[in-house]
Amino acid sequence: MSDIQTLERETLSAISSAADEAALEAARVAALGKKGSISELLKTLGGMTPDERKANGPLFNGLRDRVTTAIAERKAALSEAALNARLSNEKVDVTLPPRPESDGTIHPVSQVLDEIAAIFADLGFAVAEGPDVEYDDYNFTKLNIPPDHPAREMHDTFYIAKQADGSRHVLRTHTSPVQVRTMLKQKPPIRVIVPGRTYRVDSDATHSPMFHQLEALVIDEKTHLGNLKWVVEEFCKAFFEIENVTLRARPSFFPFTEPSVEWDMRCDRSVPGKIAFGTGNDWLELGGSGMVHPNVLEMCGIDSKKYQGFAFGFGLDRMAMLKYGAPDIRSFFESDVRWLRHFGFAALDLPTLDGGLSR
Ligand code: FA5
Repeated sequence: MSDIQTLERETLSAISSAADEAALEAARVAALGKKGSISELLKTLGGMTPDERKANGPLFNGLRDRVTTAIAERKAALSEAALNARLSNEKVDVTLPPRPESDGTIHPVSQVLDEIAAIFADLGFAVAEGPDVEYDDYNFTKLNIPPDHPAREMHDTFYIAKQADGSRHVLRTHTSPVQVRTMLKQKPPIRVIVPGRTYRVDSDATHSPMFHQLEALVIDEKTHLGNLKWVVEEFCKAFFEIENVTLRARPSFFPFTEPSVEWDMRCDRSVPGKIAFGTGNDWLELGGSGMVHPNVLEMCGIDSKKYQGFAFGFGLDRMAMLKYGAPDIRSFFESDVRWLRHFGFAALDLPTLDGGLSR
């Protein structure tokens, strides 16, 4: 038997015995790859006399064509066998009864997030985001809280291990670092809200180590506390779905705002276990706010002589607790599907201002 016949027999046998695509590919490379046996044979044509080439050319090319065809056929056979194996393994029993309707519902925090985004979109605010693991610099220093400032103690911070360059990362203790991120990359006018996860070493019925805040930031040439009050008022009316909102402003302190104001909303807690908004003689704490401190504007590259702005940061889980009546914040994060089902927010019911925020 000639060398060529032996080569053909061996190559075709390797192809037909290839048990899977990897083995077939190995056989293909051994024959037709750059340094494959048939490729090497074809290269010898170049060094032959015209008569030798005439005699050997059709032989070599015929061999290459038969091998190529055999590879294609084996490939088709292997993939058909693989498909048949899958079809027999992944049988669907069409006689089974349909699945019961899904138990999943939207989490109250996600629901409240969607409601808030709808309210602020209507007021012309965009949504800004930032990472949960934040630079110490953005979480504190650029917010006018330098290292060793006592205000750092107000936040029970989760610190991440030091980086190689000695800098520290933190789990952000509030959504305010996204103010910094927004101002560093966007020129005024700025109008954003930042709903997001935040972290503090804190746990009881109204404090969770992971919780959510809603931040708002407005920077423009003419902004004042009156604008801030109007936005908070409009937000409360829409969110709590009441017309008569009474707000109370209390002086406060945040290093990144000056002056700083905390807002309370009138409510009625006279019936045990119930809370009514808009009436009564009780006050519900909403959160902190203020005019953005000029130091913060300057550290974020904004001319504090030309621009000013306001910001606020409210506890989002607390607002969900109040609106939907959940007494303990920890139940939000226990992943108990019975608790979740109790609220029954359907996945496809997106809150809208005209269609209704909550059901
Ligand atoms: C801040 O975090 C400021 N960054 C808010 C701010 C933003 C002020 C912009 C001025 C301008 P404070 O630490 O008070 O502020 O937190 C804001 C709200 O987060 C609180 O009112 C409370 O509702 C909520 N909160 C704080 N800690 C927790 C916690 N451990 N669990 C649940 N909610 C919390």
